[in-house]
Amino acid sequence: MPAPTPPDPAPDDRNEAAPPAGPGLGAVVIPAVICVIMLAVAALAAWKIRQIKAARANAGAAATTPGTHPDSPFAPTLENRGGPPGPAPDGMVWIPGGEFSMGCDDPRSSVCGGPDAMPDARPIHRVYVDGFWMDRTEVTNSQFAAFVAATGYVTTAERVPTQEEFPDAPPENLVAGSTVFTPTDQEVPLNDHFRWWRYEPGASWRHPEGPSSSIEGRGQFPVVQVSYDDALAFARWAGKRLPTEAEFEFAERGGKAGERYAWGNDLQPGGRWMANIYQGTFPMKDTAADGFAGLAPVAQFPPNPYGLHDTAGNVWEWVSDWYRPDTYVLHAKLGTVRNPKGPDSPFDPAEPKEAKRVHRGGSFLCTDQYCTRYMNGTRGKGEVSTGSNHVGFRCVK
Ligand SMILES: [Ca+2]
Repeated sequence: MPAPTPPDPAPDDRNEAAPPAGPGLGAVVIPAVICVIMLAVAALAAWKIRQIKAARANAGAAATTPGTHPDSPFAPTLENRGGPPGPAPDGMVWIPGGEFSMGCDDPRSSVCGGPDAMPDARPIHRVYVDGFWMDRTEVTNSQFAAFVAATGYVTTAERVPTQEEFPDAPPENLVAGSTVFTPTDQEVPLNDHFRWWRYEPGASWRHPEGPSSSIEGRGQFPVVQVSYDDALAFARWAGKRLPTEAEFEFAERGGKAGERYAWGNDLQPGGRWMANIYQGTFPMKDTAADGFAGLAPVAQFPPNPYGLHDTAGNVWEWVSDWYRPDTYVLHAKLGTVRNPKGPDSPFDPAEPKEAKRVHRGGSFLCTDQYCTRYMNGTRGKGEVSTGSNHVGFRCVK
């Protein structure tokens, strides 16, 4: 979506009334002169507006090449040499690792940058990660079902929460369930997410939008309604682990430096949507211009240069780092940080009692009106026991 532009010049208000009968010379010449002057004014106004639009377009173009702009804080990514250590495990691709610039610019000046400055993703700083294997896609319902069938695992959302876990909750609220996105029936202010999120008894990975929903026919959709512990349990069963935040960002950048999106610097190359995000009026009406209102099956959009699908959009992905807003400030003081695993403990000043891990990649609910955290280098966060129908995960090893 282009940046807001001034309205087109108002049509001039030339007098269209019929001239009086029997005009004299003055009656003809004077309106003609006025007409010429007004046309000139209108032309000047139109020229000025074209100048403003061109300046904005140029500003947008500069902002869409952060990795190559001379003032860019991003330095080139230096991938490790040498190939993978062996044949690829099923469904995984090799991420070579190396040194890269981690974090994101303040996206507000960019086209579709949204309203959030995202200060927790700065300063941009140098990080090194070792090479690793990564799941090509988010973990699917079919894969998670195989894990549950093999282990009898019961997810957090399927268990009845205890008074010990939630001492402030009234007993009647201690029912198994999870959080579900609900479109509003009209436009609403975007300062209160409880307008579009509800706690739904009976919602779980088997019933992502509540008891009346199911995953029947959705085997290739990403599993959702999983807590951090659920993701960790799956990863261990699969002989894998969750990625660190730095690994996720190295992977999503695909060897490129400072590019805004997983696919480059243009939100819609050739007019094509490249990820499952949200178009329309959030949170009232998702127009599905990208082909999907709500969740999409995995791998419906082209992969990034490493062969990874959906590192942007569709579902948020749990990574293993605790969330703190000042992690990058601390890391930037240490020179190139090697294989960072995040802080020792969580802290979110907005909800200091909640223990949160980092989410990465954004979801089908990301929109320039509210959340642009599908952009490379941006960060999300979630309380560890809380699933929702837009949070999933993928594994590494
Ligand atoms: Ca969509």
